[in-house]
Amino acid sequence: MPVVYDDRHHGHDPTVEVQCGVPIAMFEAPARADAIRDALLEDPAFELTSSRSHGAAPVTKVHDEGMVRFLQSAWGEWERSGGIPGSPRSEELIPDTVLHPALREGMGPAREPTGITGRIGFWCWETMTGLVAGSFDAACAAVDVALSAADLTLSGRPITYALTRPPGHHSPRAAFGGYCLFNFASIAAAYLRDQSEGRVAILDVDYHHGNGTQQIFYQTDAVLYVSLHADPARAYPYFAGWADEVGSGIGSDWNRNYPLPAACDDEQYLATLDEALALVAGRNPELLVVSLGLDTYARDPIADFNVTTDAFFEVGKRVAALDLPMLVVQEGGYCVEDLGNNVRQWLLGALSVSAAPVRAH
Ligand code: Q9C
Ligand code: ZN
Repeated sequence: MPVVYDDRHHGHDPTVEVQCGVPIAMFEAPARADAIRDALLEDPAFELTSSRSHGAAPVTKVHDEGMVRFLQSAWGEWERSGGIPGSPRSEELIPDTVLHPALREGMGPAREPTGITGRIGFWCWETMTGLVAGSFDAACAAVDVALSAADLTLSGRPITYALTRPPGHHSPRAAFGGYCLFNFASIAAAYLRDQSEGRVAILDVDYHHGNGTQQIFYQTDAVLYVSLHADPARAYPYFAGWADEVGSGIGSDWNRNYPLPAACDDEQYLATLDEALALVAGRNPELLVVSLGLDTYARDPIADFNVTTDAFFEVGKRVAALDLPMLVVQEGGYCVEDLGNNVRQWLLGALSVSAAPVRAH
């Protein structure tokens, strides 16, 4: 199986995330992708492949151009600005003000401020996604990882793995956050959709709901979004992921959420997965994009499910049994010690089933 990877993810390396005012060492760190790369490299079932550039157009098909401009210019502007008067310069940029929808209720949309401290609160929706000097280049490199992997899917490879970092599924069209900058799974799904005939389905198995991906495709029937995740009533990202969010307009019925309780074990997880897979199969997509998060793992430090490594093999196997050409895009998973093996088991499970090549069209 091809594993598309680019070392430039190392450039995105913020030190802390702020949780309810508490600065905590970043869970989303370069060691995650390094651990996955190392675990796959030592297994002959996987071959490391480099990416090629696809330019900015596939990104701006999904994300607001202003957001892309912001991420490109943010660090330079922060360096040129005076920083916070009287305070030492921080090593990463995190907003102190975020555009809350109630702030401008009844007054029309907000305008983008001109200064860097206002701009970051206009584009970022939370406090756990610090920007550093190399963040934008890392995000662009990961876009090319996802799109180069998508090219392999289009050329007929049954299963391709994009080792993207940081993750992407929490970034909607016009904002970023949740450790995410660009939404790679969405960018790849839109790209695949443009280059193939039929529908694309996205199956999101990260512990957290992919609020960004849901938002991007909420009003279209061209891309089906299906997610299994921790119930937003108790878990991040809190404001999306409810079972009654089913899409709107022509997208009505093309979004499906399966919120799950704390301590969800293998049995409950796999039973819910079967429901989700039956739904996907019933919609006859041509291609499948998987947002693969391993933070459902029992030992994950930021999550509360009890899913085991053995179950990851089984999940990969059942997903591949859909018999659709499949692009797997890396999302979360923070138990770095076991992350490489968990990804490997998931992908080996998928490989244990023979998948279909891309249908001729
Ligand atoms: N107190 C992904 O797994 N931390 N993002 C939530 C709430 C942020 C996770 C802490 C979790 C973001 C892709
Ligand atoms: Zn997650």
